[in-house]
Amino acid sequence: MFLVLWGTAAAAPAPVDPSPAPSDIPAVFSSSNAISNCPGYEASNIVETDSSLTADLKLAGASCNIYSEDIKDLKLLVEYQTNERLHVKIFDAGENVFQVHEQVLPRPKHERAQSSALDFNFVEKPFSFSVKRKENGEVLFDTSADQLIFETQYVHLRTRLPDHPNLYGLGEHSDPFRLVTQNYQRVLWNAESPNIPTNNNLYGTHPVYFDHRGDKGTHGVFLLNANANNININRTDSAGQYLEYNTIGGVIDLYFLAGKQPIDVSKQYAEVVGLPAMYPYWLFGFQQCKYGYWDVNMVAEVVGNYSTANIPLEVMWTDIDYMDLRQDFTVDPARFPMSKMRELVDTLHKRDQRYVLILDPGIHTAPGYGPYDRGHQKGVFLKASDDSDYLGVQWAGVVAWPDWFAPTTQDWWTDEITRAFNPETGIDLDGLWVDMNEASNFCPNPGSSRVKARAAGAQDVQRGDPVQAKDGPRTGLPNRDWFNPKYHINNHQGDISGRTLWTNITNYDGTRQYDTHNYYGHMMATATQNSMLMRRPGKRPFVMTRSTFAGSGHKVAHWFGDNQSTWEHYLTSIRQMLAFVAVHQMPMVGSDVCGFNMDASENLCARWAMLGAFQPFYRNHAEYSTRPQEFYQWPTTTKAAQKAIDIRYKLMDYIYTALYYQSTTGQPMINPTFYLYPNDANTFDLQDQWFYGDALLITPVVSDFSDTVTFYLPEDTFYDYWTGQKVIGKGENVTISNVTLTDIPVHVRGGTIIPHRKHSANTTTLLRQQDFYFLIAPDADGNAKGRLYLDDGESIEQPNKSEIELTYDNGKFTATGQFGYMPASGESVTVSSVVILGQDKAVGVGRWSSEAKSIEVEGPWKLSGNWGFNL
Ligand SMILES: *[C@@H]1O[C@H](CO)[C@@H](O)[C@H](O)[C@H]1NC(C)=O
Ligand SMILES: *[C@@H]1O[C@H](CO)[C@@H](O)[C@H](O)[C@H]1NC(C)=O
Ligand SMILES: *[C@@H]1O[C@H](CO)[C@@H](O)[C@H](O)[C@H]1NC(C)=O
Ligand SMILES: *[C@@H]1O[C@H](CO)[C@@H](O)[C@H](O)[C@H]1NC(C)=O
Ligand SMILES: *[C@@H]1O[C@H](CO)[C@@H](O)[C@H](O)[C@H]1NC(C)=O
Ligand SMILES: *[C@@H]1O[C@H](CO)[C@@H](O)[C@H](O)[C@H]1NC(C)=O
Ligand SMILES: *[C@@H]1O[C@H](CO)[C@@H](O)[C@H](O)[C@H]1NC(C)=O
Ligand SMILES: CC(=O)N[C@H]1CO[C@H](CO)[C@@H](O)[C@@H]1O
Repeated sequence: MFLVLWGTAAAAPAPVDPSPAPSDIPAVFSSSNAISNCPGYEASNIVETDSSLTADLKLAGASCNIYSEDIKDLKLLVEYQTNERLHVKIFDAGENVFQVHEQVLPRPKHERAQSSALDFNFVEKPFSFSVKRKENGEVLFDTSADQLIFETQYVHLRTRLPDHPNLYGLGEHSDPFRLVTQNYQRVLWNAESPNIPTNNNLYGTHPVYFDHRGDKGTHGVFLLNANANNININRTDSAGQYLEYNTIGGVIDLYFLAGKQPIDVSKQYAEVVGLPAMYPYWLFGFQQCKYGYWDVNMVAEVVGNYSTANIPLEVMWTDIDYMDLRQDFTVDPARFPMSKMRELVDTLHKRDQRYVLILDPGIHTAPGYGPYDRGHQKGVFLKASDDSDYLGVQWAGVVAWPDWFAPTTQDWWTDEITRAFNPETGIDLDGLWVDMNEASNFCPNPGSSRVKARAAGAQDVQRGDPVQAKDGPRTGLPNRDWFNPKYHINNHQGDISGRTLWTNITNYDGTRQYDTHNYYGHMMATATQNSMLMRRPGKRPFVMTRSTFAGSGHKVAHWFGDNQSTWEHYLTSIRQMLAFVAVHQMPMVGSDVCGFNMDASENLCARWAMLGAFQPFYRNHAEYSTRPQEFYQWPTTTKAAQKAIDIRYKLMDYIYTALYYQSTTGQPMINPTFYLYPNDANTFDLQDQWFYGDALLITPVVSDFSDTVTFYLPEDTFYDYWTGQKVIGKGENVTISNVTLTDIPVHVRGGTIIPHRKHSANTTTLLRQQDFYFLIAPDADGNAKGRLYLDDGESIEQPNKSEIELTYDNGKFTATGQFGYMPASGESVTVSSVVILGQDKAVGVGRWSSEAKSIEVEGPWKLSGNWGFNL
């Protein structure tokens, strides 16, 4: 959440020690001539093996020092890591330049490739390289487009691209899913981003793009670099089409992922940044939050009102309202007294519901406030140059921020979480939400008088043993301009220190916020995940974070931040979901349903209730000054939500199965249309429709006062999900009218089998007691396939799981595979019936429906061993 305290970003005062003065900063795009006059590098001492290549790169002439000092000696390392992955790294020979911490992003294990799909070629002078797809000679990357520049505070690399490329990724942003390719800039610098328009840096950094070339293949390019980066994608008369990195630090550490299908690239990216986490089954339930629930009674009232309205509520949340003076790990004694909070959570748990609370990274420096005092004693906070705690301003007032690199921080954080959320004496919560962790600092610049005043009065105990390693391999060059590097990053919060931790702050290990800023939030989130795991060992933790970095999906979930209750942001949620799930490998994502800022309307909220039901993370959340927008607030929204949740819950095992396969193979649980139709050019820029799993095409109405939606149906067999009628896709747009406010068009892709629960329920616990039914949607050849994964829904280790393959081949249905899962008491693993769509007449053992053109075969069958039938 966010409160505007300091006016607009544009009005931010300049930092106190600007060197050089902002007016001396060269204009961003005025430098291209100068860059092409730079000498570049020359390769020598080339050593090749059958799976690697190394070389020295020496500056090939007089330094041009365009934005800082040229580094004269570089090294090149090329590794064919797997058949589909090529690693190309260019770094300083001294290895002093900052490199992303292994603890933050462990480098992928690899063996030597036997027969690589990619080919690396290079030119010695001036040094440039290219990457080709062997099979068809397609040039995927070619850096001869411009000189390589490698300076202490500026690194520049440009690749040529074919005209009108289809590029995706480079999040977090709210721009088109298929990126704009002319005069387009993506800024990678995590920042609090309330009400921001498109074309700005947002909360997360994911320097990976997928380049889709239709039947010539799809590949991915990941730049493992955490520094602030302006990535320009442009097409000019003189330079043609290109993409260029302009980063103010770090090394060039590229992973090329060969694909060749889009889904293959997703899987290969997961091998680099880590497979996404598996979450508890209940997390797919519907969730409610609002900033501004005044007291614990109001929270309880919302829970009660959901029950009364017959809208299933699985998870209740509370925003910072619960805290005493907005301090982490406290409760407001008057409005959220501990005894009442314990009663609330106890009641929720008895009803099989869950509870999640928010935490912020800024720790109030108030005297006598335990979490601060204990943290200070243990030396967990970031330090100012005099070794006192570095201070800023956040919700609670003057705060210090944890240094996630300090060796004591994780234990302190776990201890605070364990104390406050102790099941016996505290709030027995089920998940944590970490916010403001870019990190957001309400103190706009390094000169704030309020901070100075507090700093002067602070009773700072000296940290026992500071021992900050001042330099070392890969920890970053000393003596850089920490605030205003000459190459200007277009951060919408102003300078790189604008409203965040100052970039000159040193972490415990000697690295600087200048280099590590983009993973501050990631580190907070993963530390919280570790703590939650300690608190409930053996159970899958749930932590949701606002700020993310490449690889965050390996442990934590994300919501898209502080959006608005507008149709524009209703649509934004779709393209952000596509990028996060299918490109960035963070599957458990969603936006604030019905919108965070501004008043939602009944119509918008009804449509959004249905839209959100087909996105992974499903939570209604609003800002405190907005009108209440719980689904029960309006009759139409109530009806829409009941219907949406009914279907979402019946499909829960289907989507849980899809998450399981994403968490074990990287195969995305949400598919952009082109992932399933990679050769159909009409699908490449679709961003208002998507596949939930790989079988259900969702096409919501996209504007107010409309009951019509036009969407694209690829050449394939589909079925209307609601009526069962066959719809032949012709590779054309289709318009559906008369879509009421409680409808959302859904089509089943032919060739799929979808496991369902026969009936929905008001909690996921009761849902698991319902029998199954399977829906078969044959393709044009009369075949279909599906999967079902079953486990206990929350344990990390699942010795007894089921992985069932469902196959339909012209009248013959089989369920085969592993059937280890043994249902807990009350749970059902019975399939009561199987429905086959697209049947023009009655045949065999089933009951034919002339209306739906389907045959229903009655069971029951137990999911405890292979079974099947012939029609
Ligand atoms: C794209 O190129 C044009 C023409 O050179 C230039 O004016 C513009 O600033 C460039 N945009 C980006 C994002 O690089
Ligand atoms: C709960 O429902 C009652 C009755 O409709 C209503 O008066 C009250 O405002 C609702 N409370 C909340 C917190 O939504
Ligand atoms: C769900 O419905 C059951 C009855 O089927 C009821 O006992 C239970 O209290 C309901 N739970 C919630 C959370 O509304
Ligand atoms: C960071 O810069 C500020 C402003 O110039 C200065 O007061 C402070 O001492 C510096 N901190 C560190 C850790 O270098
Ligand atoms: C479908 O409609 C959209 C929006 O009206 C249009 O941009 C697109 O070209 C159409 N696609 C086809 C295949 O006709
Ligand atoms: C619109 O839908 C309603 C309710 O499903 C139905 O009664 C009506 O005939 C439909 N109108 C049109 C024009 O299809
Ligand atoms: C797994 O199944 C075996 C028997 O097949 C049983 O002995 C064991 O207790 C089960 N483990 C769990 C965790 O349910
Ligand atoms: C205006 C605004 O707050 N935008 C946010 C809301 O919409 C998207 C997606 O939900 C967010 O990423 C934006 O930052």
